[in-house]
Amino acid sequence: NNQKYFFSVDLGATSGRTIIGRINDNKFELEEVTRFPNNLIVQGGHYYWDIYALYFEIIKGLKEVARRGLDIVSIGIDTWGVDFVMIGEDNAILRNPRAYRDPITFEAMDDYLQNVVTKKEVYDVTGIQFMFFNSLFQLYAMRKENNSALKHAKQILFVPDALSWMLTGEAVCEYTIASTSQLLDPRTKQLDERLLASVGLDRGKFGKMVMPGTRIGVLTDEVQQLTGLGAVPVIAVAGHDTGSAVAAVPAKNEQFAYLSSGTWSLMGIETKDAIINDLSYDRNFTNEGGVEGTTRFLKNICGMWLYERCRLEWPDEVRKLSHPELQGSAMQVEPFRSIINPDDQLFASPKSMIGAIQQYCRDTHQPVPETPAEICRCIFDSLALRYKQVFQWLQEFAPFELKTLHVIGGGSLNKYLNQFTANATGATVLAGPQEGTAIGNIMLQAQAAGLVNDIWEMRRIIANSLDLVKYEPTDQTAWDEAYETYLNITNNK
Ligand code: LFR
Repeated sequence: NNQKYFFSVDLGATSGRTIIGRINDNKFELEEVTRFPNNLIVQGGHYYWDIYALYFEIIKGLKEVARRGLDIVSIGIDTWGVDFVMIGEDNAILRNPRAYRDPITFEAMDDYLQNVVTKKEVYDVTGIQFMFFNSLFQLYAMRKENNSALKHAKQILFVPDALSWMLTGEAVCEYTIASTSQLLDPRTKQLDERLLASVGLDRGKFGKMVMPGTRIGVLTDEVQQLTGLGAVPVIAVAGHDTGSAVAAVPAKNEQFAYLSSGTWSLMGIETKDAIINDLSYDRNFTNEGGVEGTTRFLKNICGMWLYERCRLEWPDEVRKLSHPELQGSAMQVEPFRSIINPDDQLFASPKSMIGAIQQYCRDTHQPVPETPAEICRCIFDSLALRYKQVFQWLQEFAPFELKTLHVIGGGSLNKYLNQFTANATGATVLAGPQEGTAIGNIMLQAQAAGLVNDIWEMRRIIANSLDLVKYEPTDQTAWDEAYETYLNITNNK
């Protein structure tokens, strides 16, 4: 089996990659094949993803492994959550899918919850945190605008399932990605008929519900010709990137907390059953579907999005700095000078992120950060303080003491933020793997191929293959004081 690879496609809101991996002697090896931007496209007042460009990039990655003569056991695709593709009667895609930051849904959530189904009822059924862009509210907004694609949709597929359909011709509704829609009941593990009906849909519009590890189909003749590969199977992994990432947390037992750090920072625990009660409702925690029937009990925190968007606005001489250089420059300026609530609505989809951060500081009577170093410092200080708040909330739910926090994903490379996170939360931070999502994706394929038995074996192999970087808390008094300031500025929201 040694020369056989699993091919993973991992698409995030800012970039995508194709990665091959294999398992050898209880260790895994990874190799990045291609990396490409995922462009947020703005046109006619709406935000879109280019689904054809993403498909094209997958084909390119597959072509490359075919060219190298690598033996591919299977393919798995994971992406960000909530967004979906609509397919018409003629089996063609009905225009590019909306991107979840499309301002069209800014008001739709409140409108829906006031006029269609109450907030409490939606939460009781789904256990999903309220975010304005959840598929439920996107669909509602589309109905209201008389969206022609939705009107003519024969089928609705979440993004990873849509890409798998483009490769195989088979339509499924993978459980972990479906759970992000706020249309799924974690108890029945099915889409909820009443919520579907509230946006004029029925179960028939969606593919067959499948669990991670299910074989979807094999590459179509068309894709075989395009790539030069044979009839390689496509596996439904945890189609939701966070689901694949959490499966790859190199924890030793159930008692761990994680922070999956990328465009978003997802902080939570893994539980057996969904936690749906008044407190989880008040704190707006989510229960996303995981592998092997687990639940990802977590909260979304605005993460590197703040940094990534600012970076796009800075001039070339700043953008050409490496991440460690730019992040390091932030360590040269005064700490805690300006603090923001990363989850303020102001930062969800601003025209200018720098402008939004400055606006927030002005409105809260704080010094206004100007230089890239000052702005980065403001972002990293504030993120760590927000992490502390969410970590404390998480502790109220966790049936065990939170002592270590596993930071995984691209953001785990930010050593300054890792140290801040340890300082702020008081927990030991274990950083890595950086490519958690792709590793989880590959491990789930390996499981489908019978190479590993369960999630704990996956985690053992991952831990065995990596050197985690450890950060112990320091400087805690300063962080406790800063936290008081943070609570005042943000009104403890
Ligand atoms: C992370 C992520 C989050 C989801 C957000 C939007 O990439 O998948 O889990 O809440 O993107 O879909």
